[in-house]
Amino acid sequence: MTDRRNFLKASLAAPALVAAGGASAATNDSIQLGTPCVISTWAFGVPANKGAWAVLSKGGRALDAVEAGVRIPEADLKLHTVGRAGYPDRDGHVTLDASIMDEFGNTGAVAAMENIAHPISVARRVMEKTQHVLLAGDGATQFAIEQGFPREELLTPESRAAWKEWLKTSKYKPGASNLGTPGGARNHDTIGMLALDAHGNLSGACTTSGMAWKVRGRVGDSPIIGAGLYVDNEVGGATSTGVGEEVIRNVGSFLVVELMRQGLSPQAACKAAVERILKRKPETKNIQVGFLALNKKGQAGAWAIQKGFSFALCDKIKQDRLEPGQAFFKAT
Ligand code: SD4
Repeated sequence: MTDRRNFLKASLAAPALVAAGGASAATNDSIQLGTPCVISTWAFGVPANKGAWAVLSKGGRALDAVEAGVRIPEADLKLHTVGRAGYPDRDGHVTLDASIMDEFGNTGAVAAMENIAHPISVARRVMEKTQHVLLAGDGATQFAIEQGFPREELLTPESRAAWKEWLKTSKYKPGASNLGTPGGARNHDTIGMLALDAHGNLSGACTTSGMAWKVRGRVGDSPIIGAGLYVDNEVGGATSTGVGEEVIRNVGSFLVVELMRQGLSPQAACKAAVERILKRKPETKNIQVGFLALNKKGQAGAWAIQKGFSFALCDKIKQDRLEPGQAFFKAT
């Protein structure tokens, strides 16, 4: 135990530590946005936010906004980490995870779903048309088809070629720098989105093809409510990106929301959740996990294990803002 503690102390003091101002600083500088607003993970969040903004700017509901927003990266054939064209599992199957949560605490999700290009919209149907919260595997695909979603081949020639290249080594190693795949392709990056509408209501969505080259049947944090996404309309919402196993172990997004309930700013809450992951398992300093949060006042914040995480913000003043996420380490 002592060793573990010492290791953590050493890890957090390592030269790679890049948190601006050190461990206690920079915890209250969440970004104030106007209402309505929408935020999302990574640079592909910029076009996604614009899709959400088309709904929010007309007085639409946050739930409709987040669904419309994340459908944009889900449809993007150049993106290999979300929706159609996502990198497959180790056996060549594209399996998608998604979840959605509204201002009433209703939620729906799909996990390891194949052959349907817009998992977020299926997740919404699970929420609205069934008495369940999560459908998985073949059952999720069957439900989607019953609901009128087209069955599609999601593995594109480009993703297939990347998988064939990966098969030459078959090494599964989610790197700290996110550049763990042959040819430098990113092997993970989820879109998580949180919106606050003109009525002051919050909703969130999270969608991904999960970790590239994963074991068949693997489910990440994105469809697990409380892990990859959580929204409490009294407090705020949170979502995550990165190696989902570590987010699930710590029920990350729920933790961020509960910390905001206790009075922490969105950024401080995200930082504390990342610290929790590092404290419980110091080796996580070698992987990436990032949290993003938005509170009821329209304040946004983020924190990640590794530098390199970014998040997109959008409100009436500016619709294409991209901010670097603060982090504890610089990937080497
Ligand atoms: C997962 N959290 O399936 C997702 C992958 C991801 O950035 O976000 N990557 O574990």
